[in-house]
Amino acid sequence: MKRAIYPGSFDPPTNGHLSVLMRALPVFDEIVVAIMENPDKQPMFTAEDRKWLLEQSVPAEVKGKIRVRSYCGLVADLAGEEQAVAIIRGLRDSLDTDAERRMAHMNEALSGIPTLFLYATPETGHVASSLIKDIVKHGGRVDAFVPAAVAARLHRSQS
Ligand code: COD
Repeated sequence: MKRAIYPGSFDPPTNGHLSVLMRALPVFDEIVVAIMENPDKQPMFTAEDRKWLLEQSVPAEVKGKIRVRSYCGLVADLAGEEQAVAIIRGLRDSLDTDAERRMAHMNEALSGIPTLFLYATPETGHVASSLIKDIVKHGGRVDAFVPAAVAARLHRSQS
C-alpha cells in the first residue's frame, strides 16, 4: 500500500488545499490528510470541525482513497506511524519555498521519509486560510476560494 500523509492546519480548508490533494491522489493508494493540532495556536475551528469540513469537501468518487485524521505532535512521527512513503506539501511562492525546504529536510532527517511538493495552480496560488479568515471577519464573501461546505459555515458565522 503506497500511502502518503498531507499535514497542515486546514483552518479552514481552501480550494488550494483541495487542489494539491486531488492532484497528488493518482500517485498514491491512500492519502491521510492530517490536521495538525498546535497547542500554542488558537485556531478558528476545532480539529473536529476541520475534519468534518474536509470530509464534506472531498468529492464522493475519491472518498475511499482519503482518510482524514487529527494529530498532535511531529509530522515526522506521524509519517512513521502511518508507514507513509511520502509527505505531501503545496508551494505557492518563495515565502513557502524557503520555509518548506527547511521543514522537508528536517522531516526527512527525522523519519527518512521524503516530502513531495506540488506547486499551486494559477487559479489557487493566491488562496490562503489566513486571507479567507480576514475576508470573512470584514464581512466579505469567500465562495470562490473555499469548498461549498466551508463557505456555508464561514458565512453563517458572520450573521
Ligand atoms: N495552493 C497550494 N498549496 C497550498 C495552498 C494553496 N492555495 N494553501 C495552502 N497550501 C499548502 C501549504 O503550503 C501547505 O503545504 C499545506 O497546503 C497546508 O497548509 P496550511 O496552511 O493549512 O498548514 P501549515 O503550513 O500551517 O502546516 C504547518 C504544520 C502544521 C504542518 C507545521 O506547523 C507542523 O509540521 N507542525 C507539527 C510540528 C512539526 O512536525 N514540525 C516540523 C519539524 S521540522
